Amino acid sequence: MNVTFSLAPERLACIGLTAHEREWAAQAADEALFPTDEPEAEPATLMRVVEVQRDHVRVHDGCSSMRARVPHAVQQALADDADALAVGDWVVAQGDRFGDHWVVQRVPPRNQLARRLHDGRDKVARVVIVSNVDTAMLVMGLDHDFNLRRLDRYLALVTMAGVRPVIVLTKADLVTDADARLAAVRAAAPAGTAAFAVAGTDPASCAPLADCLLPGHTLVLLGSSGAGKSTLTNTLCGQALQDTGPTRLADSHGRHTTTVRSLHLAPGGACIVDTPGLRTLRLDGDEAALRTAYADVDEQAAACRFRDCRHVDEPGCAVRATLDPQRLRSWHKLQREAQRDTMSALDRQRQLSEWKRRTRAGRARAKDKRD
Ligand SMILES: Nc1nc2c(ncn2[C@@H]2O[C@H](COP(=O)(O)OP(=O)(O)OP(=O)(O)O)[C@@H](O)[C@H]2O)c(=O)[nH]1
Ligand SMILES: [Mg+2]
Ligand SMILES: [Zn+2]
Repeated sequence: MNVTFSLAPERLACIGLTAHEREWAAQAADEALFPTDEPEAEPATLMRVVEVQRDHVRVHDGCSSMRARVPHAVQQALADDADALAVGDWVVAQGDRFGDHWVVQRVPPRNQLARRLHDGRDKVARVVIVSNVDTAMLVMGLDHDFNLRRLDRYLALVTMAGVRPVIVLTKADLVTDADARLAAVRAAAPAGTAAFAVAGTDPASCAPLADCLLPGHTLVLLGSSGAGKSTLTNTLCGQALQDTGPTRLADSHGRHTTTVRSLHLAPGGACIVDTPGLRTLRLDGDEAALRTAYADVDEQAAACRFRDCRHVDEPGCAVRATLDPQRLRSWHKLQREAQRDTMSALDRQRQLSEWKRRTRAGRARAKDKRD
């Protein structure tokens, strides 16, 4: 079998290659996972997805980026697992004799940030935002965008996936109480969460963020439209790579200037993923995953008077006594959502047929009455 597989770790390091992909590639090469039967075909190469478009992706090989197509079979295999190719994914890509590049395989990601999206009816789809990240910058404007409850949701999303959150409050140059609000954010976030207030337009003001930009690390920027993610991307990359757009005066809402997720290389060697602003954020995870994001609730719950304390109105509740009320409210809300979403596909199927049965029975009764 003709197996050619090239892996150039030193070249790929600049686009965020980690030990995870190296190990996978070594094993895959051993198992001869990438046979090419076309003698003229270029060797299969490990590349990183830097942009996802509707009908193609852009992949980067450590030197330059190129367009690549994703065969239907690969798309289908991912879709069967409620998964999709996302920016940050590592793939094996191969050029054909016509000069086109194809994604042959996706490396199982070491982590993923995903959310749930309603399709308008009763179905809930899982949308992958980004794969293989070390740090998520939760970007929130100090203008009308400022909302601690929303921030809690972002914190849960990121912590559940095992990604380190860093809170960045932007537009510090436009307000007079940046320090006070930074203190409020620090008080409401889990202990030890890094938080900064910056003017995203000013490189000097963003200098403290340099610690997050380690060479080979991947960073994703998340937040609502107009929060200043693209502005920050440009400042951190030292050049105007991304378009930015004005926000509405009345409510600071952005105009969804960024429409696709894309990965950029910062001068210090970090990879920065800019994302379009999210309108709503519904977590993708069950109660167990949520527990990892709210370890502080679990910790305190041990000291509640009742073992089955719901931390609502029970006497002797240690959680209510110690946790920030805002954070506890978020926990209750996310907990309810997770319970609803934990319903398995089978349960949903059962529920659906039960609904159908009841409708049929109702119709039959109505008919009986008429006859
Ligand atoms: N004064 C000031 N303006 C900022 C700051 N950060 C962003 N802006 C402005 O806010 C507006 C929105 O910024 P963008 O970077 O386009 O916001 P975004 O988060 O990328 O928005 P979407 O792409 O729509 O999701 C632009 O006019 C920026 O110039 C800041 O720290 N200070
Ligand atoms: Mg943007
Ligand atoms: Zn309690």
